[in-house]
Parts: sequence; structure tokens; C-alpha cells
Amino acid sequence: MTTTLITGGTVVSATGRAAADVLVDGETIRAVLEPGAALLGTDVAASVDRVIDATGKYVIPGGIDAHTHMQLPFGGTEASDTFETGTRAAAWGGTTSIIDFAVQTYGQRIEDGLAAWHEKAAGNCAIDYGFHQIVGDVNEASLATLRRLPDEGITSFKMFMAYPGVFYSDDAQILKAMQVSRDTGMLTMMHAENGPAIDVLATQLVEQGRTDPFYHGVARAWEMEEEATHRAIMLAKLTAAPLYIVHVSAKQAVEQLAWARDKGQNVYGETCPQYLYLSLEDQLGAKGEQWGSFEGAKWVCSTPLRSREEGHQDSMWQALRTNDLQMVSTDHCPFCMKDQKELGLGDFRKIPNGIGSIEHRMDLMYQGVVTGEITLERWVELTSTTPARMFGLYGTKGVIQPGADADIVVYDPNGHTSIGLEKTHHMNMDYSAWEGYEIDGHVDTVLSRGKVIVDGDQYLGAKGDGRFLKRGLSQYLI
Ligand code: DUC
Ligand code: ZN
Ligand code: ZN
Repeated sequence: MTTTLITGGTVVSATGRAAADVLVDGETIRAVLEPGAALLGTDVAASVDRVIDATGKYVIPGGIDAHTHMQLPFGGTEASDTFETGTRAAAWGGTTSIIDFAVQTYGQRIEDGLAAWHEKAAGNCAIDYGFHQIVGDVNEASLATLRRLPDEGITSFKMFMAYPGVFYSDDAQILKAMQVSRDTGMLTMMHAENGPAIDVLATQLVEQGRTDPFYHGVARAWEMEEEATHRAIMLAKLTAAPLYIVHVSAKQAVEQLAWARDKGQNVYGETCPQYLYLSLEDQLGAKGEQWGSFEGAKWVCSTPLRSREEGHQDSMWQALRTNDLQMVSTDHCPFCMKDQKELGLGDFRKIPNGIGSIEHRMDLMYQGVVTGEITLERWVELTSTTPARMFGLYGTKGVIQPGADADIVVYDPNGHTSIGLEKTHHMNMDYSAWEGYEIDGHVDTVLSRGKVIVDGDQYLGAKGDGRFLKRGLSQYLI
């Protein structure tokens, strides 16, 4: 077993920072030591197999991206990253675990959807991976199966109030699934947008000839997110189910979460980098420069990018500071422009929804530290520690402490990252939603369970390094 000492760095946790050396023994962290300390009378640096010099750098727990969609079938095509390409890109960006969504489609048994997901992922991942279960068909059989999933390490499930005819569940179905959530402790994850109303608005826009990507954001108005978020909260209250709202983008949805949390309800939310940095005006063309252009399709995702003038982005940052939102995931759901986004030429409703960011989440969120939106500790908390606690991985993941998996990132705050297709991009996409971003900070070294998988500009990992994570129940409930 290889022993490694990461020396000279500043170890950052969700609660503080300290100059410390980290001793890794095989796959786990053995000790966090005073800098240069001896262990049992032995000079540690002289006795290990490898020393990683982290002088001037941060040593943080590997990122956990709790919302990804590798190979998701959507809109007549499939998300373009496989478990192999997507998890390798994640590793390049300092993410060492993902939680992907296994899909049960309408008419399918959960067991079969889940087995298919295991088959896609097994032996292909660069980093560790777990699953949430998408419940696309609520019936007596699927509810019974859902109850048994915690035994298989799947302790959360996602439902959709959007996408009628695809993943959509009505309130009665949601209520029944939430009763399972209450009984088992599984976390209900909700895509909170009023899909039936959105579909009417979208069809009316297309009938008026408003077919450009910009109208995707118009149809999916924030009122539809606020309303659905409130409805999900009330159904969760009624059933006493713990609830987690995914990809929150509207400030009014955050207000709903804050309101419910202030009443003591077990309600949580995530946002994503795209809702912090990107906007309807800038990406989809409301200001005119891309008006009528199909370029905006690159940023079509749901929930949609929101208006900066309405203050949604500022509200997301604020909520991350006040803990009205607890964490940041990517909702990584990449599609190429060619043959995929292009399916929506002439009709924005047919553009596959999704943005790819798995490789850039840690860097993009570090910009919040640079600009003073969040502290260094909060950066670690939002991207690693809380995802671990929220989804039953804490202790093994999300923290640098003896006994934890040695998932560690050495991050250089004085480094620089240029994002773009020809630059840092490893995702399987023919464009980058973040093209041209020149940002502070750099992922220098990445260890996944003790193995160095990224070393500067070298990738040392392999397909199949990643193992399936059997998760426990959420460790974050009130
Ligand atoms: N939103 C997306 O942008 N893509 C996939 C599914 C979703 O809810
Ligand atoms: Zn969703
Ligand atoms: Zn998603």
C-alpha cells in the first residue's frame, strides 16, 4: 500500500483552516499532523513512499457533485457524457464523487431502470459514484420497490413536477411517494416547475412564431418555479417528508425555502453555477445581440437561466451565505450543438435541456471566494462537506480527517484557469457553456482514495477506478 504525505499546505474544512500535513495510507487518511511533525518518533516525510509539496496551496476534501446526468435519455437523444468521459472530466476539475440519477421511465420497473444504470456505470468511472433514483412512474409496484432502495444504498429519489408525458408526476403521485419518504427517511428531491402550465405557455409562444431559444426562458417563468416550490413544500409538510429542491434559480423559490425552513421544516435546496453566473439577458439574447440566433441553445436548461435585472443571481449568492440554500451541484447534463441542441432549430421546445459544468464547478465556486461572495470554508462546505452530509456519505467523504477516504484536492489559489473548448475542456461536448472564462485558482493535484489521478497537466487515473457508493440516510435533517 502506498503512503503519501501532503505537506506544507493549508488544510481547509467547512469550519476552519490550519497549516497541516496530511498522511495518507493506502486508500484512507491516517493522520492530520502539525506541519513537519514526527509520528511515533519517525520523520514522516522520510518514511513515506511519496511526498506532495502543497506549499502555498489549499488542501481540501475532494468535490462531491450530487446532481449529474450521464447518458440521460432526453428529448430524443442522450446526454453526451458517458460515465467514463464525464467522471474523468469531473476528476480534472477536482470532483472525486458524483451522485447520478438512475432513471425509471414510464412503464418501466424501477428494478430494471436501476439495473441499466448500474450497467452503464460499473467499470467505467474514474471516481466514486452513487445513485439517486428518478421515479418516472408511480404505482403500487414502484412504491414498494422504492421502500427497499435504502438497502441498496440509494437513499434519495427525484420526482418531476415538470415535463408532462415524460418524467412528470401529478400531486397525488407525489403525495404517495412522499409518504414513502416519510416512512423510510429517504430524501425526496424535487424538480419544482409547473410543467403543465409551462407547456401551454411554450406552445402559445411557438404558435406566435416565437421559436428562438430565448423563449425557453420566457415560457419557464419564475412564477412557475415559485408556485411548484411552494406546492412541493406543502405536500412535504402534509406528509412529513424531508424535501430537497434541485436546481433552484428563482429568488422567489428561495423565499419559499427560507419561509419553510424558518418554520422548522426539513426542506433544503441547491443551486448550480449557471444560476450564479449566467443570465437570460446575456446568454439567451434579451439584449438583442443574439436575438434570433440559435446560439442561445447552448444555455437552454431547466430550470432556465433567469433575468439579471430581476436580481435572481444576487439572491442565489445571498442564499448560499445565509444557508437558505445549502449546496451547489452542477445538474451536469451535456448535449452537443451538432445533432443534439440542433434538434430544436425552429422550435425551442425541442432543444434538449442541459448544460455541462462538471469539470468547472470547483473553480467556478472558488470565484465566489475571490470576489468575496463566500468564505473559503463555505466554498468547501457548499461543494463537498454538505453534499456528503446531505446524501449520507459524511465521515467517509467530504472531510479531511483520520479514517476518511483519501479524496483530496491540492488547490492553488495563485494559479489560473482558462476555460474553453481548446483549453481545459474534457467533457464530451462540442462547445463550452463557459467559453472564455479566465479565472483565478487551479486544481493542481487530485487524489481519489489515495491514488493520484490528476497531477498538474497529467491524467493518471483509469476507467474503473471509481466504485459504487452505498449511501446512508441524510445526515443533515433538523
Ligand atoms: N434539467 C435539465 O436542464 N436537464 C435535464 C433534466 C432537467 O431537469
Ligand atoms: Zn430537474
Ligand atoms: Zn437534473
